[in-house]
Order: sequence, then structure tokens, then C-alpha cells
Amino acid sequence: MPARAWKRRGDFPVSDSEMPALLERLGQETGLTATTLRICLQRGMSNAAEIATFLNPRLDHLKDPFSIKDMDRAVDRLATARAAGETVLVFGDYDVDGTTGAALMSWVLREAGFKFDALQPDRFRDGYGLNVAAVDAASEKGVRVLVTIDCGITSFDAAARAKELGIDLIVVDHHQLDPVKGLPPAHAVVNPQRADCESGLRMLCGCGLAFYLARAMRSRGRDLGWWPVGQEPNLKQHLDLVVMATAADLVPLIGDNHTLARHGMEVLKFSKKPGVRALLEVAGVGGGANGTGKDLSPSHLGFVIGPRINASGRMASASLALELLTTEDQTRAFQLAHELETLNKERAEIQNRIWDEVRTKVDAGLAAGKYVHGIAVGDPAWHEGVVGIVASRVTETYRKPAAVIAIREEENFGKGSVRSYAGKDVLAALRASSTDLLGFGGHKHAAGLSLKAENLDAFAAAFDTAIGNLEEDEDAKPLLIEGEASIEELDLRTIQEIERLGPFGPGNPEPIFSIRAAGRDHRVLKGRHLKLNLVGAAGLANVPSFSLRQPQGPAPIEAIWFGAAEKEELMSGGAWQSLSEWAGVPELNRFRGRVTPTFRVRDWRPIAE
Ligand SMILES: [Mn+2]
Repeated sequence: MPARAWKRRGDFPVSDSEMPALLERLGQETGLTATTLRICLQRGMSNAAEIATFLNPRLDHLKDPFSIKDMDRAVDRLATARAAGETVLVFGDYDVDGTTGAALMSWVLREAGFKFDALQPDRFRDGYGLNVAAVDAASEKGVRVLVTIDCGITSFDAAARAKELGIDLIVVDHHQLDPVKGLPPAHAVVNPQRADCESGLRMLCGCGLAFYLARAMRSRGRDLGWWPVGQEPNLKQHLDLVVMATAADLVPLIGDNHTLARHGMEVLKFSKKPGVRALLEVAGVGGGANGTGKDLSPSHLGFVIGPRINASGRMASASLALELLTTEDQTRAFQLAHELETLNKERAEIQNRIWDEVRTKVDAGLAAGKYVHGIAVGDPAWHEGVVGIVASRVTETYRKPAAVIAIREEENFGKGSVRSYAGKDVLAALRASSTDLLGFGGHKHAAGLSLKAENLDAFAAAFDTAIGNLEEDEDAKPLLIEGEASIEELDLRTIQEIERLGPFGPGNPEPIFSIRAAGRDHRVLKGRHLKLNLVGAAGLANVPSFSLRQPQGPAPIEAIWFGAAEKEELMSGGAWQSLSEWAGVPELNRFRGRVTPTFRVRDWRPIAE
């Protein structure tokens, strides 16, 4: 496998010789360390005021919700529903974004005295989006107002059916419009992707968009006297849901999303929702009398919270997670949190088993000369709910685009997920190999497909060729690093400051530093991950430790390298035990109230001569 190139992220606003003076001045103005300031400067902040705004983004600077096209129409119709005592049906997608969005709407409608119901499609039975059957069922129950969250923008048949049945459909979705068909025939389409929407809020996820609807409703409700003066609901408390969705949906963490995510993390730590508290506590990242999740860090969103909420929709029905996030009953919350925990463990076991099987298949294929440019594997034993996660892992390990397909043998049918590597346009590759497919869709980085099981081998060959014919995209990015740092620079104070620049994700990437160090005391965790200490040059100089002259050299930094136990070629050589270069993310490890610096390794290489 080719080594990945490392590249400095960006340029500083001044020349290298002017940097010390600039860092000195900004250090005095902001109180931040030079290491933190270097990150700010490389990200385009150029003065103390800009840095302060980014470190302390304010909710009252969020954009006006009524700047979103059709928001007024949506809120008018909801106000009429409330006045007439009509039941509002909320229909959310089954992933984290849709589930939290439907939960947020449920809280808001409840607090505003609406009659409402909320439901989601079944991933296995109904598939994605609003479906005609759900509209029919709603109509039979007498529903006249239906609000979709995080879906609906391409549900043309269901929208037409709703219209036919006299249901006013309000689409609240952030997904792209169908370029040919345009808007579905709905009463209101709240979607910042609309060409005629000038809000500039295209970056919002579905739950984030629901939060703007909630803000618009509160504003209207205040005018209409929905609450006694001064007793209107505090919407900020629902940012716990928004931050989960914003992280899970991989939307850019800039602009209003940065503000929502920053405040969302704080709200999440002290969430008032019984279900959120139970979820965190059962997952082992909560507990304690004061803050539910005081040990919570942004990485828990992706590694702990997202998978547990998704496990519901992947393994069973998404409604478990929705009930968890909306319940007001402590006991029920813990029951549901335990159920999700069990489902997530099952999901992880299934995923690990499939991963082992996929590796065996891929290694055998590679040995037989297959999968030169792209990998496509399938098996009847693989679970449809986790093939996407496994496909991502295949791309990271083999550094090639990959399709992982779950086969339903008795139906001669396969359904799979495709993930890109190095910016290759997998949708174009699927188009080029579509003669072997029943259907496909998605975007250039991630897509889905279905095929006849008997065509798997033919598709794999066609996909491999198609990927080989693709141009390497501009996005074929090297590992972008902020620059070099010493282990001593990455101290508690600096990492605490760096954390305040987060949460990190698309648009606000986590800062990666390269450090020179040798690995020591390594151990393998759960058979997959590598934990070790990194000792810098200054620390090495003090070994052996019985040296009386300077018994305490600079302390090593604890490091974790996820998935590295599988890099046997690296581990067996032992070169990493000599002074070498490590690229990774400095972060805080919080465990039982103890906070320590840690270095999450992303890549390793020998020192270039
Ligand atoms: Mn979404």
C-alpha cells in the first residue's frame, strides 16, 4: 500500500520571520499559547477579535429562521393546526439526524400544547423517505398536517398522495432537490438547498433545520400568546439533540453549525432529557450527581452516541431511539437505553464478524489478482444494516473504493453500500458498471446499490475496471497537518485551548500535528487497537532511567492508534520503536474525573533523511 503524503495545512498570514512577533502580540491579547494561535492563523483567523468570536460563538447571532424560504407558510399552517386542535404527524428519517429531528419536534410541539404523533419508516420494509403507505395510514387516522424531518424532498409519490387526500404536507429537509423534478407538491417546502432560498443556511442538518422551525414557532407562538408572558419554552435545551445530529450527519462545522455544535456540547453534558441522560450513563460516559456527561468529549458523539441511536434503526426499528429521546419517564428511559446498548453490542459483534470475513475475502481476491482499483465483495451472511460501516473500514484499510453487499440468497438479491477512497467518484463508477446492477444512487463519496446475486462477480470485475478508468480527484488529499510540535508543547493547557476550537469535523478539521518520538510500552486493546507511550528526543536522552543526573526527563505522552493492531507489517518491523515521525490529534482523555493529554495517532513514518 502506498504511504500517504503529509502536507502542511495552510499558510500563515505573515512571513516566518514575522511570526514570533505576531504570536507574541496575539498571545498577550488572547492569553492563548503559540501552538493554539498557530492553528487559528492557519484557519484564516487573523486578529484577536476573530479568534474570540470563534472561541465564544453566540446563539443570539444565529441567522433569522424566517429568512428560510417557506418558513412563514410552515409556521402559519402549524399555528392553524394548534388553534383547531388538529393532530400534527411528524415523520422523521431512521438515522441519527432524522431520529433526533423528530424527537426535537416532539418536544417542541409538546411544550407548545399541540396534539401530535411522531413516526419513522422501517429501513428494511419501507426504505428511505416518506412513503405512500404511511400517508394512507395517516389519512385513515384523520391526520391533516404532516411534517417530514430530514426526508421528503424527493418523495414525489407520497407528496402527490397527501395532496390527493387533503393532507397539508410540510417538508423540512436539507437534502438536495431532484435536479429534474424540482420541488415535491407540498404545502410548504422548508429546505435551504432551494435555489430561491436566500437564507445561506445550506450547511444545516435536518435536526438543525428543525431547530430553526422551532425558533420560528416560538416567535409566532409568543405573538399569539401560546404561553403566559415570560414562560415560553427554552429552546436552547434542545441543542443536545442538534449537536448529536450535526456530528452524525457530517455537515460542515462552520457558521451557524459551529455555534450550534459548541453550545450543543455544553447542553448535552447537562441534558435534562431522561433518555439522553440514561443513554450516556448506560454507555459509561455519563453518571455523577451533577453533570450527566461531564466526562463527555466531542469524539463521544461519533463513537458512543451516534452508533447507539443508529443501532435502533439498523438492527430493529428506529422507534426505540425516538421513544428514548422523547420520554419523560426515567424508568422507561433506562429500559430503552439498556435495549439500545444490547442492540449496539449485537451490531458491533456482527460488524466485527463481517469485517473479519470481508478481510479474508478481499485478501484472497487480491492474491488472485482481483480488486486492483476497486473492491466489491458480497455474502449471504452479512447484515444489511452494517455494510456501510464495514465498507468505510475496507476503504481505510485497503485504500481503495469499496462496495460491501449483503445477499438475500432465496431472493437472488443483493443490497450494498459503496464508499469512496481518495476522492474517486463511486457514483460514476456505478453508472459505468450499471449493466450488472438493478439500481443505484447516492453521491460521489458514498452510494448504495442493488443487484441480482448471480451478477456479483460480473459487477465486481466491472466496478474494478470502472474505478481504474476514473481520474484521481483533486480531493485525493494528503494528510493535512498543522505543523510540527514537541511533546512538551502538547501540554494540558494547550490541549484544553485546542478543544475550545471544536467541535471538529468537516469544515473545521481536527488539528493534526507531527511529533518526533519513539514508541514504548505498547499493548493491544480488544485485539484491534494499539495503546502506547510516545517518548520525545529529550525523553530518550534520559533513558536509562537510573541516570542520577536527571532522573525525570520530559514525560512521554500517552497515545492510542485505532485499528493499528492490524497493521502487522508496521508492528513486526519494530522501526516505530526508534525515533520516528507520528502524525496525530492531541486531545484530552477524560476518565473518572481525571483529565490527561493523549495523542490519537493517524499515521506514522520513519524520519526522512
Ligand atoms: Mn440528514
